[in-house]
Amino acid sequence: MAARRTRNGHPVRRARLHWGRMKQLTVVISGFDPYEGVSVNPSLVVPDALANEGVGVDPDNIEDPLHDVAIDVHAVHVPVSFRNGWAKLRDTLEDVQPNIVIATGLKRASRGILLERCAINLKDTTRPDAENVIPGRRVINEDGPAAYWTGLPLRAILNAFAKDNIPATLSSDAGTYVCNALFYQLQEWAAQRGDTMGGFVNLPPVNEQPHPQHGLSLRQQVQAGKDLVRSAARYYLQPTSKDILL
Ligand code: PCA
Repeated sequence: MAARRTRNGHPVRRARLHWGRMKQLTVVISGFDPYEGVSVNPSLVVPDALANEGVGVDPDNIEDPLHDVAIDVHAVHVPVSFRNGWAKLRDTLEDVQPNIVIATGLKRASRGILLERCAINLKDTTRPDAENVIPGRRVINEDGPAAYWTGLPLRAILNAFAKDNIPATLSSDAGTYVCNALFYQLQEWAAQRGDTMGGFVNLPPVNEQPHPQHGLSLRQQVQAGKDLVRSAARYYLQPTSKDILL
């Protein structure tokens, strides 16, 4: 590996040779178990790919605030269950103590990535969950606020997606089923801690053929996952209002 040189010609060692001095960020990215008979659920595959491959930070790009940051990604799969989905994610969060949590779900009717703006304090469904529970129409927490905003820098994420040609839209809510309930409880947990950033993103179905209406290839979805984590990590380290867009 060739050493880079500064303007005055001195070689600079790669950031990864300075592990002791590197900043560390820990990220949890969650996905749901197979859902509605979908065989390749991107919300399982994308978190696993990120945990295995990392998120692609270039240690030589000193313009990037992440160049000297080691990002440790943990993937967790949770059941499509009002009770056990959040319980499993919460146990992982208590264990790993992450800085950033990105929960993902699958929206079958979507063309691109849906960046969820807020989690609402409502379950409203007649569809049973994986444990055959039908919650009816109820608040998630009687003492909680009506909604929580996402903690993710949606504007920065949209800009990163645009550079990589990844179709995405902002979405006002993640529905009133398990995805939204998990998102709400995550934001409640993050609000209580104060130093953890949380958010939720719905992924479209996997469609390897270019399609004008439905789905994105797995490669694009994994790229989107990396953009998401990198944008969230930069914002976590250097919060600026230009990165937020709700
Ligand atoms: N989507 C469902 C739950 C699991 C998933 O991936 C939802 O929209 O609530």
